[in-house]
Amino acid sequence: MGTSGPGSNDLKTAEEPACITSIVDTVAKTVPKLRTAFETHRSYEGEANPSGEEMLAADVYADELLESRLGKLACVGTYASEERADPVSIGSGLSVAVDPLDGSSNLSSNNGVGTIVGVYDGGLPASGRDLIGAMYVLYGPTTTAMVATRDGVTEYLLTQGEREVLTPSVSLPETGTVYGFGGPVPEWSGAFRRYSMSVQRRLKRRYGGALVADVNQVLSHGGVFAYPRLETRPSGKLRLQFEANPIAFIVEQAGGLSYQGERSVLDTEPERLHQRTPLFVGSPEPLAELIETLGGATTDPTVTTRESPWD
Ligand code: FDP
Ligand code: ZN
Repeated sequence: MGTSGPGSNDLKTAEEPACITSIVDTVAKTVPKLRTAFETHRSYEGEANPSGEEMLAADVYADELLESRLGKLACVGTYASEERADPVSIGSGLSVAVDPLDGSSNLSSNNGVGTIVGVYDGGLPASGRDLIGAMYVLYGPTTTAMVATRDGVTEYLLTQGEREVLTPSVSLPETGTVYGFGGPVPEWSGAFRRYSMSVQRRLKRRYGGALVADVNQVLSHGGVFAYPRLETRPSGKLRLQFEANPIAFIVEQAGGLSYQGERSVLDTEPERLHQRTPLFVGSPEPLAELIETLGGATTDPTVTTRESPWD
């Protein structure tokens, strides 16, 4: 990651289009209320979200709060979230796709959770190539935000609704030191198991069960995060619009690579708002090996070589 320390606001950060600034500032101002809600809204709602997962009261609260705050911004035309079936149309403007509480199953074990926001210049579902910005908030011992625009990635410390630059220009090292792979090993494909064996010889395992927290490890130390397709989840677990695209955008803007079994995640054809995808992101070297091992994929979107499923 970049070298400068906290408070280095004078150093160059990624240029933000005005709407991205309003969205990031709005999320930052909402963070204190969200943090408090994690303490007060820990029970289950008794309802499932559109992906069939049980919702916590905190998921619902975070979604409603973010919809009401982001929906007031003049530049936001559509709000969509993992917690509701359809996008909310607000008017003309950009589309925000939000995972209000990423890694919510970590609340009960008091491990890291996050919030993810993708800002698409287009109607939803949209291509990752329509992203003009993406951010995530990581609620760890401190609260930080990673903000990507087409100009680069900046990490902020969030305190009492304000943001302060921590790392002006986040940049992934060529190889790095950590890996985190989701899903039960017996459900991985043979090709992905072979890749995992190779990675384990060089990198150390860091997996906590929240996408934001696990990807933040990779952005901090370099390495690779993967949630591959599983035997019981042939399309993968993570949601393209709300999770995989924004994370892939942030990682690619930091000089890393993303992959979904055939091509960059950002080149995935958007078909449904809640569609899932395998996700592989990280430093260039471990990602290049992964792409080679999973089937010699290519950046040419017309070529569809893919991970052979269960060899
Ligand atoms: P969660 O179900 O707790 O919301 O969003 C899905 C997600 O968490 C990701 O944050 C995380 O990377 C993944 O699922 C964790 O899945 P496993 O429990 O299978 O590790
Ligand atoms: Zn999530």
